[in-house]
Amino acid sequence: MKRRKFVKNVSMGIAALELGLLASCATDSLEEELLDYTLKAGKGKPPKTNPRNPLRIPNLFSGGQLHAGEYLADVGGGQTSRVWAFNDSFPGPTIEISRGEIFSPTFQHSLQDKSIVHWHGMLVDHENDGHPKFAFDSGKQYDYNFTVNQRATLNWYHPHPHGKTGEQVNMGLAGAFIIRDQEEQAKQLPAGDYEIPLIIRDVSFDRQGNLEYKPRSGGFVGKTFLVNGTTEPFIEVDRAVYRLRILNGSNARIFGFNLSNNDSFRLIGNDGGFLENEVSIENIVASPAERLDLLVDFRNVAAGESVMLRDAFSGWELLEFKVGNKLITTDVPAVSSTIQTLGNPARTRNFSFDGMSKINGQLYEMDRIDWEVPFNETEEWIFTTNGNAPHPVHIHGAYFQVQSREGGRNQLFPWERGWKDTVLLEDGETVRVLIKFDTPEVQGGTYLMHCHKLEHEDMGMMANFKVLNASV
Ligand SMILES: [Cu+2]
Repeated sequence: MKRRKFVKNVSMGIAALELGLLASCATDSLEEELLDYTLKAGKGKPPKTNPRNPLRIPNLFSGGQLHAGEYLADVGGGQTSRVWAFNDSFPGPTIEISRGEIFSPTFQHSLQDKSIVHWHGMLVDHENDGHPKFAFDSGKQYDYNFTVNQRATLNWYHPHPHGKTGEQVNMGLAGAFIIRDQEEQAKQLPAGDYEIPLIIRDVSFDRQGNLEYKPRSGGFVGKTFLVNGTTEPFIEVDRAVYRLRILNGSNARIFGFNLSNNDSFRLIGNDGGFLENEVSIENIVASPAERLDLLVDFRNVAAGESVMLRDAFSGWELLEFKVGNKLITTDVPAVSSTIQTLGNPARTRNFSFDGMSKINGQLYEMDRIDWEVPFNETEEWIFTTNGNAPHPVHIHGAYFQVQSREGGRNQLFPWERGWKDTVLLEDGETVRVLIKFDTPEVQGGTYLMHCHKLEHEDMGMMANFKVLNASV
């Protein structure tokens, strides 16, 4: 560790000291990165002592109506908060669907502003993608209908009306969208109670305990956090292997996940499903909208002990796993998959994420198409920024493969392998990805590229592009 940074750390209290401990077993560059974020984010508040609150697991969506409106949510510890919720569920009900099935909900809302739902990570035709031009007023409805035809993964859903996405997501409108397939089934991964969806986000409450959205141009900064809509949560677990399906559901906050017992995660997948090979890793960084598929092993934890899922940047202890007596020795064999590698791009496009509101010098305009992409051709897209990062860059309509990061952190991380739909761009960085729009349904559609720091997106850091029809 560099002396200069260590000296800074000493004044930062317990969270930073813990981080120093953590950093001793991390790689040099990741250590530097974690420290940088900690210095930026400031000291986290000290962890609360018992009692913590039971973690909420949202019910499954049963199909039919999906309604967004105001709701009084029990966020734990006897606190009731006014939030906005899908179907009176905070977070929204979990959509679970198998590859090949049709998904056809009707969306309605009773919000003051227009709304429309985007299924983040779903490869669907343009009318089902929740483009902001389809946003509509309360009292009307929008019928979705598409067939799920992509790999098993954790996606999510949230509103996407231009200028209001940050508020609507922050007030609670988000939920998990889990795709199952035969490849996943064959792996016999931990399931049922042993598979835990975790939507982790920061949040602020007003004096009455209601959710409070105060946007800042640099991105919303919540004073505390929620996991599945629960403050200071715990969950009772067996001495067994668990599968954690994590979504960073924050508007702007970046998390640096680790475990309090210094155990490694088995990172088996991310935005677009399983990695080619799993990776054993102690520290993982996730920016808004990024997903992680992790295995954690509590078999060697003593009964009665607790393990904390922590955020190294804020010092928050996000979730307490209370480990019980029951031992389930079943092992989970190494997880691997097949990733078809993209190569030989037909052309290169450059995108500069400028300030807090522009891409290539332009604010978003609903009806302007900024570029056209031929169907089924691999392209190289290069992202740079001239300040005001971090910018988590998100693309609709296709997944991409991250090729390189130059400048800034100057490396790719294990959680950026495989298929991604969101990649973190920091100041001074040039990130190169390969992308191919090859899902038949996306032909002829208008899709979005935008910063997933929702305040940047709402201010205009977003662009339309059109996928052309296959040439006949
Ligand atoms: Cu941004």
